Amino acid sequence: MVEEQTKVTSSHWGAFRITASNGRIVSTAPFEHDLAPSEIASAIPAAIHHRSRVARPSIRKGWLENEDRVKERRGSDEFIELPWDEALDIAAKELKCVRENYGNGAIFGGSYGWSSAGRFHHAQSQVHRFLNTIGGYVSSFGSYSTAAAQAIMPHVFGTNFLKFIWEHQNSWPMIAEHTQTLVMFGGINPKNSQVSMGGVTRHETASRFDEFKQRGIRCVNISPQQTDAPDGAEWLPIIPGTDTAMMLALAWVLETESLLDRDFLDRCTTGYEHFRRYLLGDTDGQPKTPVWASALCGIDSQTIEVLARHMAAHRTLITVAWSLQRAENGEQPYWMAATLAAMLGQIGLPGGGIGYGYGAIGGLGVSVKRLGGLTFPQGENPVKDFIPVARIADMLLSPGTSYDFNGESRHYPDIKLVYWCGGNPFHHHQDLNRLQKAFNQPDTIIVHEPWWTATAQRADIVFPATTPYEREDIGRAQGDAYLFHMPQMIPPVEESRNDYDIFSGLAQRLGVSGVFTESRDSAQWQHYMYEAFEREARESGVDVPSFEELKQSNWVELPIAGPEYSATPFADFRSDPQRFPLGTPSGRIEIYSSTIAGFNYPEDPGHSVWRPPVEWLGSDHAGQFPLHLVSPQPGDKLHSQLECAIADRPGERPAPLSINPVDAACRRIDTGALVRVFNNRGACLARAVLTESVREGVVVLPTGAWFSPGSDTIDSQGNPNVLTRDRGTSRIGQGSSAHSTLVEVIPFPK
Ligand SMILES: Nc1nc2c(c(=O)[nH]1)N[C@H]1C(S)=C(S)[C@@H](COP(=O)(O)OP(=O)(O)OC[C@H]3O[C@@H](n4cnc5c(=O)[nH]c(N)nc54)[C@H](O)[C@@H]3O)O[C@H]1N2
Ligand SMILES: Nc1nc2c(c(=O)[nH]1)N[C@H]1C(S)=C(S)[C@@H](COP(=O)(O)OP(=O)(O)OC[C@H]3O[C@@H](n4cnc5c(=O)[nH]c(N)nc54)[C@H](O)[C@@H]3O)O[C@H]1N2
Ligand SMILES: [Mo]
Repeated sequence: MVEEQTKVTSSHWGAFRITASNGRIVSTAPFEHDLAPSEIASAIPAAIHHRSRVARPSIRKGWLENEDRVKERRGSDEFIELPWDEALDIAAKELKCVRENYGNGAIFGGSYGWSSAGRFHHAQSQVHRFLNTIGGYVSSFGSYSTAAAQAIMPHVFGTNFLKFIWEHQNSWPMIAEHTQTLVMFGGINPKNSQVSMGGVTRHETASRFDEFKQRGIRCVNISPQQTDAPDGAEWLPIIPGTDTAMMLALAWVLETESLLDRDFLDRCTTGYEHFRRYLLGDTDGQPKTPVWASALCGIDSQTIEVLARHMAAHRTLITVAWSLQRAENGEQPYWMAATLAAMLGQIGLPGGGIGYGYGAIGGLGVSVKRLGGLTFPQGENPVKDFIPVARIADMLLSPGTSYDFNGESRHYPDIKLVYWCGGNPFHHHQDLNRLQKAFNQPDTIIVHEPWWTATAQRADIVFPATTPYEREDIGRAQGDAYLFHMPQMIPPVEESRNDYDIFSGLAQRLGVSGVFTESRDSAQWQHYMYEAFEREARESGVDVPSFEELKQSNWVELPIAGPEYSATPFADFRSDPQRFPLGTPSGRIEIYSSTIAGFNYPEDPGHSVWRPPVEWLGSDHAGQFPLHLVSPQPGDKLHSQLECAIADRPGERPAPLSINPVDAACRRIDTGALVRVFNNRGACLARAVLTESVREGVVVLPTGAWFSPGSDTIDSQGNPNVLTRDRGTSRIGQGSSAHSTLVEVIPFPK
């Protein structure tokens, strides 16, 4: 390895320059093509060499030495470091034992998480391929990001949700040219656009909004936080969890003032009449008027009326943040927004209609030709059992119990071994004190991690994994025109190994080495994957460099970006719905879904409805816990990643809690004060930040602090997931409902 070198590498938060010297990462700097480089990379040098790296394979003492494995000691037990060979032998023996005694249906390998960018060392592909070669595993459906959307949108538009967002939404250039009014539920926040799965190079969201401003596009931010949209947007500070009610009232105005597009409804949708009866109150006695909605959502009725008329009179694009569906009944605002867009009749017109998650990640809205390839093959999973991704604690706590999911009645499997590689459930899951109990259930938990996260601390066998700077890889993402060679910058830190090599070691011990590796090492796999990509790209007319050329140049911009790659979404369908039907049973947009009505869930009549969540500012619980907690993504990092470096920075922890000055004053809380945030599920510390950009009654605590319960069970770092509720969004999606949480805040100590 050369003494000092600087290269460009890629990450989920974009490309950056990275410098290594004498085996250490010493600095990072922006990549010159990036319009708005992310600051996240600045934490890398400190994090890579942090004392919290896992140095050697480690096995929990109680698991190794006690027959009953003293599972309740997980999280407080000691670890014993072992040489690689011994630790791999022990893990292989345990896997074999579980398979023989209980079968592969007792292994949970969902292993949700973002891990690191890089196409070959993609941790989930690695663990899934490995588990597939040894007979399979119980998997998980959907993501923490969009589980409710992934369940509901196929019923409404007949399309897989991820396909919808990448292929059936207006691009930024089309919005700039045609949209007159942008109505953003949950805002569009450039802070979140820093990040995309696999990377986003140019970070253009903020500059797009500058263009919208110049063009005079009216931007309306309907969100509990003003900062959820760039400066210049109008702010309607909605009460969290009530968007469906406000959308219904907008729909009521369209219906009662005959502002809807009947021709579009007749030709391109089904079931409007069912929905209309509910809208007007014929089925439940409650017309969904602006006055009705105003009492729920906190936006005055006049504003709703005027906005509805304006939306009908202009080319309007409705956008919905993913956060709205990470809440109880999160399916409903997604369905209702589609219904509202259908009533406006602009779906299929340039710059009109509906879009989900423009601000959630970068890359969405970018006009780029789709290119496949560059995936590490996972093989086939012989085990067909799965859980909805966010039902992990329910599964571990209640094996055999039945539950409903998207029309099916299912049972939770009895899991003996949990395998996690590339995710941090003690970051991403809700009600972490409950998850702690759930993690005490299985016999064995195996984790691959670079750092001693709260999840690694609660495992039995921990294998130290490399980070992207300790191995070679290829970087490429959807919605991005760049391609990167990600060079190895430093040798593996301590005794860490690549996930691939760890799995190869286990596969060899289990007699399936040939099946797992196909006799390729990491470098040979990368060549193999790249060659497939190269062939596919050339076949679709895109000239890409050879792998050797890419290595030489470090990165290339592919000729796949430009307005010619965006088409008006649903234009064909709109022009001729018979000839270009959607994938729904009716071939049209389903405002009423007989499939969902057929689930016989009494709460779901087959069209979108307003249903109050258990926890929101209008519920009885608000008497005891009068503040609604939203826990959005952190601006300065990706989830819990690189947290060790951030937490070392002076004044950064506990995490900041934004609170309106009115709510702070009556609690005698000043800016900078230490506060205790709590409810019946848990408590954490936080630092108060007083700001009028958060609506009254709402507090905001970003995710990302490492779960650190003290002896008094108060989380000292400010992790909101000690407070969030661990219930599915509804029986349809069973997604995470993190945003439906009530809390109280008091000065600390008290
Ligand atoms: N309250 C609340 N909770 C939420 C959310 C919310 O809005 N509110 N949002 C949810 C959402 S949308 C998401 S996506 C989840 C995110 O949850 P996760 O994706 O689980 O969070 P990360 O911190 O990205 O976890 C990735 C882990 O992989 C490790 N890792 C990185 N590279 C590698 C590698 O090469 N190999 C291995 N073995 N490990 C590696 C990292 O150190 C890190 O611990 O959180 C969810 N949780
Ligand atoms: N910097 C950074 N960017 C990220 C990530 C990260 O960790 N760091 N994570 C990435 C991932 S995995 C994901 S899934 C996306 C998530 O993208 P989103 O789901 O869009 O992000 P959030 O930050 O959870 O929420 C956005 C805003 O929604 C508002 N909100 C919350 N509840 C409601 C509600 O009921 N109604 C309305 N109208 N608004 C509400 C909150 O004020 C919040 O600031 O972000 C991605 N981008
Ligand atoms: Mo996410």
